[in-house]
Amino acid sequence: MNDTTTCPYCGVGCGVKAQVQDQSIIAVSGDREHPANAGRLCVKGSALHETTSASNRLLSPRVAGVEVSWDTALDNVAERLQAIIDRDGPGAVAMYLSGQLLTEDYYVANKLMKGFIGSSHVDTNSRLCMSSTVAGYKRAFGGDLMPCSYDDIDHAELMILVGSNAAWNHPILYQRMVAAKRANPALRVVVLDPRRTATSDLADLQLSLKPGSDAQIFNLLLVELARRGQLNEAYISAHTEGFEAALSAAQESAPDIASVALDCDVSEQDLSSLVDWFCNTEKTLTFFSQGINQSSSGTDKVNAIINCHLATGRLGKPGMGPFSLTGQPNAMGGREVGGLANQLAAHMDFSSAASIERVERFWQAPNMARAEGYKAVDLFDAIERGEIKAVWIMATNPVVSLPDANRVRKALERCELVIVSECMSRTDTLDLAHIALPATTWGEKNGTVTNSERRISRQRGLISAPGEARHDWWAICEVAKRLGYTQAFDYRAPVEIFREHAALSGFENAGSRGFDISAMSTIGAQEYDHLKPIQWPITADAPQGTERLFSDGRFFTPSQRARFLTITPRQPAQQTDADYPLRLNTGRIRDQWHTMTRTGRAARLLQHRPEPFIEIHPQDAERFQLKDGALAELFNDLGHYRAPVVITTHQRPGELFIPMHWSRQFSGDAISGSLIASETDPVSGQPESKQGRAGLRAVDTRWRARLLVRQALELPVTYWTRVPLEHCTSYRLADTHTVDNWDNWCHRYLGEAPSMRLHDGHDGRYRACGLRDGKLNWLLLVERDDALPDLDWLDQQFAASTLDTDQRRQLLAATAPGNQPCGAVVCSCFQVREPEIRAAVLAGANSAERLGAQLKCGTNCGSCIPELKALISDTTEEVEHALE
Ligand SMILES: Nc1nc2c(c(=O)[nH]1)N[C@H]1C(S)=C(S)[C@@H](COP(=O)(O)OP(=O)(O)OC[C@H]3O[C@@H](n4cnc5c(=O)[nH]c(N)nc54)[C@H](O)[C@@H]3O)O[C@H]1N2
Ligand SMILES: Nc1nc2c(c(=O)[nH]1)N[C@H]1C(S)=C(S)[C@@H](COP(=O)(O)OP(=O)(O)OC[C@H]3O[C@@H](n4cnc5c(=O)[nH]c(N)nc54)[C@H](O)[C@@H]3O)O[C@H]1N2
Ligand code: SF4
Ligand SMILES: [Mo]
Repeated sequence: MNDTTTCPYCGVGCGVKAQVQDQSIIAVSGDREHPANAGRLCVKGSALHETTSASNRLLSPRVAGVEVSWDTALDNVAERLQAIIDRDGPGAVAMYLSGQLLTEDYYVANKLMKGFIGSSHVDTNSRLCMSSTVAGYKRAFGGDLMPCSYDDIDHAELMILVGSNAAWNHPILYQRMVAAKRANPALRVVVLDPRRTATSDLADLQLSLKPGSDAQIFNLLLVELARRGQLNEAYISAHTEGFEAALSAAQESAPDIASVALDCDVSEQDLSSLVDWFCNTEKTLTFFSQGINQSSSGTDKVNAIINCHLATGRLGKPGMGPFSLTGQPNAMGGREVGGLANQLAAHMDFSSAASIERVERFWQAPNMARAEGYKAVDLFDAIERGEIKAVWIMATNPVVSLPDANRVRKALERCELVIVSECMSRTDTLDLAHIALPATTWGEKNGTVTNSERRISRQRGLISAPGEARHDWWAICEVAKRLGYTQAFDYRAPVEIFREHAALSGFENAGSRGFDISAMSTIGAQEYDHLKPIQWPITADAPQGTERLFSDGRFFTPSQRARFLTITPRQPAQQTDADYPLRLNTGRIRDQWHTMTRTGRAARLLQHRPEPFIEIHPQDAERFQLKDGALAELFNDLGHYRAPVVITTHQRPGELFIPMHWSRQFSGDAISGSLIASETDPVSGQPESKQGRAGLRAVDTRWRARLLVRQALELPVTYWTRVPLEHCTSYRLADTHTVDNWDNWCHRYLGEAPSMRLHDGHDGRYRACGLRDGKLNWLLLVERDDALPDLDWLDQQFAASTLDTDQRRQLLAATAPGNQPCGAVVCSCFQVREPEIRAAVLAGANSAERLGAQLKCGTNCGSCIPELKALISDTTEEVEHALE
């Protein structure tokens, strides 16, 4: 069997080799043959096999919470959808999809909705992710076409990363950047991000700019190129249009370095360096991601970047171009099939009657949608209004990931029919489903995904589905058949869908659309099974794929010229004020994936950052009288968020950073989206998730505790967060009410009085445990100072079949071998913790290489190397301080 597949996490799209035994994946490694990663995997990829067990999976269909057969569930879906369509028209039905679906799933969903049900209200979480880029590329190039290749990294002489923390979010690509810099010391790297991040480690220059001010910087680059005579006049006149207008708009908002430095709150000197480097370096790659896209003026920012590349003719050649880093494994595939509400299919949209008619003919569609549907935020508004009566949500968790999350929850609570296709047994969104459909997931699914560099790779089904889980494409086709569209949805395997998708891409194309994989429209089942990763376009002229687009200077606009856009920078729509004075930035952490439904199951991945947090500058900590680790609450007119504070100079004063990952499954009140207003970019509809606003206050807690229990439970406390371990679940708890009698508390909330206790709670400490048949059942450690024993060791005590007297005493006295304050795990691969690393640094290991030689940290996936370096400089600084 072919045991190679593709990682289901980020858009780098690494090839994975899986080792399968007895229908389970027992180990994974990087596929050396895959061009995206050449054998490497980051920490999330390396932990894939730890997240694939059948536990916590949704194993059978449910209607109104009752397990039913697939037949019953599908009949139910089809009958209720049909009833709503008959009563309220097709526009009352919507689908909300995901860049984590395979292209084949996506294709049939889009076809069913837009061609057969006749509703264009199909949108996807890519709206929250890539839609500003899609819109920006379309405006400039006449198509959603990312011109570059990963190989360009090896040729570049300047790399600018804008609003991207690639070290954590595109780790394998980042390592390629690290390697390129090592190979070519002249290669310069600039990071534009209000925060210092792990990615800043590689930067020759970091511009910690004012949030939302990027467009001005790129406008300035355009102005300075012109002023210094560094424009590529020949390229501009031969291949573009609209330059003059773009330049004069740029001059208005970015007249000179001094004024832009002031507006963006960066030093003139740093800004001048960027300008000098940009003006003088032909081989420039500009990478951009969510710091650009997730903005109420994201599309303009994308075009401000592209303008600079057009003005210099820096695209279509090795080592240069405006490079969008896509987020999800198949964000690109979703864009190909037309999964967004303003797209139609195969890079055609609703703006031309000819396209609509063409797709209609190709699909032989009986109920073709003829106008754009609602984009994500508007779609959920329409659900709230009651205009949309039924929504089928697939492979996304909108109750957590959409802005104004509390409102999204209310909208779904009042929706007549919520269908959720999901692979896990509990998610915040699944909890609201009327009909739940169990989906297969990575390792089981079979099909294709497209990564950031337009490379199509296979995800292969290596193990069989647990329980009644079925493929998403199958469920969609079964519903389609029940709605009467048997012939159009009678696929037996993903390859048949893929062929049709490929055929549509070439249908009446004749060079008019950049997305063309028509050379694959007759691909055989075997060939598809063995498909090697390949970059589109894949046509009769380029059957081996295409590395770079626009090498010929020809674009897909009516004039075949690329368009400059006039950019007038705008402030974020969410404005801070006296009530909500802090700028709220949200984003990702290294070891978690989105709403943690999968990565939250691997204990190893929760040790790097086991809890939600609020990163805050020391000045603000002082202003709000917060100590490091203190519990605090963020609030605004939409909601609130509670988590411990992390004080860091990496943050700008007046600005906060919180992770996007925690949901109600993992913490009481830590959904970042509940604070983000649903302000969107007028062109792309992408929400402004990076520039929220909030007030902050300390939470006056009376006690904090660690509770380990066999079964997860619900506790009425001010703050809780959960870490699933191998043998138990660990909670961190804190509350604003004093507990008078802890024994009673245990009785009430843990169902029994303690079997043993050490401290009685009078001095603020209380340690007790419950035993059942000699086995540890729960353990409660209430501490004032929060120095808790090592979690691994505690977890092991739950595995023991009986605990002898000594062990019990150790447990409560916490004098066990593992009784050191936990310390964060820095290297997840080898479980190396901060205290060990600091100790080694003090003993002389003063480089990442030496630490690696001694402790192994950083020697597998390398994702922690920036943190190792930060610890080295931090520890050394502390020592120097102490010696002064
Ligand atoms: N570990 C991990 N990796 C992931 C994911 C994950 O969940 N976990 N998700 C994947 C997905 S879907 C995506 S979309 C990508 C996202 O990848 P990234 O875009 O790298 O991720 P974010 O952390 O959301 O945001 C990037 C940076 O934008 C910065 N930023 C905020 N505001 C501004 C601004 O105004 N200007 C500039 N220049 N920067 C700003 C933030 O401080 C942050 O460091 O990651 C992918 N990879
Ligand atoms: N505040 C804030 N909000 C954000 C962002 C941010 O930076 N800040 N980033 C935004 C971005 S870029 C993104 S991409 C989104 C991501 O947000 P979501 O898409 O909501 O996050 P996921 O946790 O990836 O949700 C995927 C769901 O699909 C399930 N699943 C996995 N595989 C399959 C499958 O094969 N079939 C089915 N049916 N289900 C499956 C998973 O268990 C999970 O529940 O969040 C957005 N929201
Ligand atoms: S870099 Fe992305 S695709 Fe590669 S292993 Fe890590 S998460 Fe998976
Ligand atoms: Mo994303």
